[in-house]
Amino acid sequence: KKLLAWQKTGFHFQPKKNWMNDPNGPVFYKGWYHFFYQYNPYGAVWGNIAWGHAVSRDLIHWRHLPMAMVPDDWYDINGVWTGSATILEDGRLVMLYTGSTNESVQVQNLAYPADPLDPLLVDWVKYPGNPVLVPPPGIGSKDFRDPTTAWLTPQGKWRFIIGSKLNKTGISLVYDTKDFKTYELLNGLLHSVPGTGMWECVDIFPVSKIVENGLDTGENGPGVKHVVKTSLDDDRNDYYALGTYDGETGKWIPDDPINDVGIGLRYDYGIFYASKTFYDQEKKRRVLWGWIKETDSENADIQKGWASVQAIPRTILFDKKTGTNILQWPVEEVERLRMSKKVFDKVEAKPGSIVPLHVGFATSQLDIVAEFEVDKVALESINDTDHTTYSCPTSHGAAQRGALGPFGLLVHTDNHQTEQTPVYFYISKDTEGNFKTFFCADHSRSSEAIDVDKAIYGSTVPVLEGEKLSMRILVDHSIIESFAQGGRTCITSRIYPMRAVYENAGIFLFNNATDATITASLHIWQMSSAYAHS
Ligand code: DQQ
Repeated sequence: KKLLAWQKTGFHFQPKKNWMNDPNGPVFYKGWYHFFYQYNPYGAVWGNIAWGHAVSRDLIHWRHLPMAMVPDDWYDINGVWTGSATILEDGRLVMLYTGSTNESVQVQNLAYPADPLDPLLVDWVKYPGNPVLVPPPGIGSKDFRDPTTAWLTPQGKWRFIIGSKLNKTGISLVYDTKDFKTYELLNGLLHSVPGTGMWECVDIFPVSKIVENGLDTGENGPGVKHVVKTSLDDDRNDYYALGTYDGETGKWIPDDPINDVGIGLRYDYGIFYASKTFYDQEKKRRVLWGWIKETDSENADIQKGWASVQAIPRTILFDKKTGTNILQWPVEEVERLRMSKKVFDKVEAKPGSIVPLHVGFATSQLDIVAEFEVDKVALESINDTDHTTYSCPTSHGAAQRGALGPFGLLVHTDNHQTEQTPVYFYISKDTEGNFKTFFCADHSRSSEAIDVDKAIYGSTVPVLEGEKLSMRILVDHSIIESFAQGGRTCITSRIYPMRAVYENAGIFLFNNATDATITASLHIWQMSSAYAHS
């Protein structure tokens, strides 16, 4: 019981109990951030999907409100599924969402606030003319879902996209509307990728190559790139690519047609799905929400009475330095939860060593910022180190030793390291002297329990000339969100330790490289809880 209670989060969003999945309709309205989510009011497993609702002033402290919409009409009786908010030119709000009908056909429905003057948007009205969109000819009745936020085209129409598939090709359809009641399907697709299967929760948004702030969904022009994202039902991960969106043709062309045609980059190399961005007009930023599921057994979820959390909302920017990826970073407001701080300056870890980091406070809620320097002599003198073969998921995790890695931190680790969750870098080098850096999280020893996921996650992370290696880790009980190089590569983990909890959990610096000495400097804050009021 105590173990199950420990898993509940201190500052990540979750309902008081029961099942949650996708983020829905995030929006800033009359001074409040609104967050809706796929919710089962009757249990800790998926089903009976309604829209949960919460509001916040700062994206961190949430107040739970009554459910916004429940499945109570023929056109959504099998579920009020995922949807998005659009703010109209006069400031009014509309919501488009997918309904699963009495015959389990996926249709799109329109809803709006009963009282637009209510900043809390407590009551919602479903448009009496629903459904407003049914699957077009040629599209399967169960392959038509998750409308995005709409944006105004230069022709003065609202445009949005919906995910689908044709045979095994994942596609996104494009629709125009003037009034959100009648719609026109555009010829041609925004994008499609053979072999990817059903595209869920598609997203499209602009990022700036010039300015440091986010862009509203309709913005375009020479200094703008467009991110297209899809959640692949077949492998349960969120993929994106950067490209150029042509407002005239409604088509998006990937920057890198060879690698990006498959939408090759992942928002997160751990557990992160069905994500959705919104433009925060208050702080002029683009913010990403993502669903973090459980990786324990369904039985355990039923026992604890809840399942899933949401990632801390992330600010998204184009990475001007690399030009090839976005940067994701926890919204700045999370830093207000920082309490006591412990600084470690230039701690040395010799090859094959573990150094305990005594912080003097509880370690189940932390914000860690760490920088690593790798011994220059080793970096220069080492030759070819499994440059072509290494990858985090196929490696033996933190136990696999190379000349220049792995090194990093062990979180939620007991004194004997029986249970440990390493988050680390691994550097490889080819015969020409080119380096490739990997960022990984190893769950193989995170829990002694047998019915939890123990995979090793991670990927490469771009590191430019002269840059130090850096990571940020948000630790919140059973959730760990890890960001490398300012958010170029991210890994979200769920862990279910049985020993390394409460006062038995600590943090360690480790260096399992065979040749390089590592010097680490860290700032570690204890994080306060973000109480949800009701
Ligand atoms: N979840 C919703 C769907 C969506 C899926 C149903 C993605 O609308 O495609 O709960 O997790």
